[in-house]
Amino acid sequence: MTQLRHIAVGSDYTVQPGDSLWLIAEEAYGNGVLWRVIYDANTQVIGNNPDLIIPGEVLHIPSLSGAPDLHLRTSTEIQGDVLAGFLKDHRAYLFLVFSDQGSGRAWLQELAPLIACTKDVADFNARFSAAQAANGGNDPGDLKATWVNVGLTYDGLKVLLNADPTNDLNAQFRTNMDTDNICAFVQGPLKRADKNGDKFLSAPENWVVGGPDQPVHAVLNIQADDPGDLQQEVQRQMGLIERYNLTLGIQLNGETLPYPLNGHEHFGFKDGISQPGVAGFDPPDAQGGQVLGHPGTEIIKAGEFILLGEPDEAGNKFTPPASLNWMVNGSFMVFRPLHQDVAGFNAQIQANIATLPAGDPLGASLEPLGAKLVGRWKDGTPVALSPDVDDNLTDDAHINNFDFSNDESLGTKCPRFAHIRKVYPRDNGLAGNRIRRIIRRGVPYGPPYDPNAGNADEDRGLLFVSYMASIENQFEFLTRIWVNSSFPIPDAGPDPIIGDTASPRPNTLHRDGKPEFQVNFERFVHTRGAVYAFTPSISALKEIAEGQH
Ligand code: N7H
Repeated sequence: MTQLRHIAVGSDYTVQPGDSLWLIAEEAYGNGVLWRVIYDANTQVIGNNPDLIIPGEVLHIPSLSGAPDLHLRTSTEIQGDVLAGFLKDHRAYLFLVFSDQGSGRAWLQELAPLIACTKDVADFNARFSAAQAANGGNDPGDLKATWVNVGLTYDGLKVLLNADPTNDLNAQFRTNMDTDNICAFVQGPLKRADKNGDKFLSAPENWVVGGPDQPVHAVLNIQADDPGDLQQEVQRQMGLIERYNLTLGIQLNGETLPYPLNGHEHFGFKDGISQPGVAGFDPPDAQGGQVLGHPGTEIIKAGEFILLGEPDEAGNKFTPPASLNWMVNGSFMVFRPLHQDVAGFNAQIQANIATLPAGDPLGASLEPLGAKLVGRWKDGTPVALSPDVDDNLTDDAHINNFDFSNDESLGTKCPRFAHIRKVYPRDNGLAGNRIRRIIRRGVPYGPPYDPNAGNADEDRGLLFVSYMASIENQFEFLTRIWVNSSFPIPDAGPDPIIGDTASPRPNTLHRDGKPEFQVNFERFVHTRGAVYAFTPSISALKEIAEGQH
């Protein structure tokens, strides 16, 4: 590893060969994510491209006005992937069943030291970004890691824990979404399928994981930069699984799509752009409300994602009864393999634009209507900023730096039903805007759609993975109330990308200076499974393994 120099804060520094702003910030402030502070103070010298600093340039290293609180970056308790994403191109998710308490605990005992913590992943990601910046934006080939985290389901915890947690879990987490008086984690997604819109082709009888007769006790999330390293880790884990008599229900593999679709999902849209900033983890900008260097990325209280002794947006702290102490520093994980019918998506857009009058720019190709459905163009450009044509607004100043305040009532720029507008209305005047956020860690599965290769019918989609502090208030609320209903105005209709559009349901598309246009979409994303798990802290994993809970 590179030896860190000490760069004095408040002084001038002459750029050396091999330097990047990330590295300089790492050495000056002990944290590379603060590179933007140095860039902002030296734009006159550096120019428009922060990746390009030239040896001999003299940069001023400003003092930080009050060191930002980034204590969650150094957590050795919170499992990796929750706050510090593994973000690997090659992934395997293993769904496991314990044979009994003793062997389940023995397996966990051996597994716990292999689980990645937030600090290790955050440090690696910082080094990776620094090397990437020094490498002209390309991935550094020599920096690789393999990470593992683990989630336990309610059924799995019932096997491992000393006492049945059901009543305490229900008392702690049940909300008025739980009309059966059973919280989401206890009840599980199978019994909540109908309410979550998992009907027809998405019904549990078509699931590959979490369906009827598909028990799941634990989810192993294994990720690597290198496919060979992933294989090796999967083999090692299979050795442990066999030694402790666990059963592998199913292994689901995910892969970043190959160039030119890398970073995009199967319909072709850039993904992984917008995530909530997390207080105590992401460095704030000068005003404190958004992530430094990522305008538009709001910072949300950590208690919305982790059950810790820190407040959520309402100022509440997680204060569990002693029987649920193993939940401190943990997070709920929602896992859903979602099949994507790419041919159906394209064909339905085609059928809808075929009804437009000749010459209407919305019908020029599949792209404009596709962008209206998602709320972004395929390259990530927000439709709110670029409503009719793709202006390629993909730089940091634009890609996430928008809201819908100039487009409020009908959504003539970005439709009210657009996927990203449904799941995050970007309107702090709207109750709940900040408390429905989720941390998304999904990855595509299956080969890229290529009709020329005759692979249109192969299974492909998204392994949707997300972390949150409340399944009811976050994932289920988004799905049931915002996505599947006419939120926020009566004729908004369901989200056409992930909504429960079982039969054609008209959505009204409004445009400035053009007549309104009725679109009809049947579902082209189908649920292929669902698992609700809990990712405990690393010490809780050890304690559960030792029978302390
Ligand atoms: Fe969605 N898509 O390709 O259309 N999603 N999503 N999603 N999604 C997002 O901003 C997609 C799904 C969210 O902060 C983008 O990073 C597809 C579920 C949230 O502005 C694209 C599937 C849920 C955001 C897609 C799928 C969500 C988001 C833009 C299924 C939760 C951030 C990329 C196959 C219930 C919104 C980006 C924000 C963004 C697509 C599933 C939620 C392109 C194809 C199940 C919160």
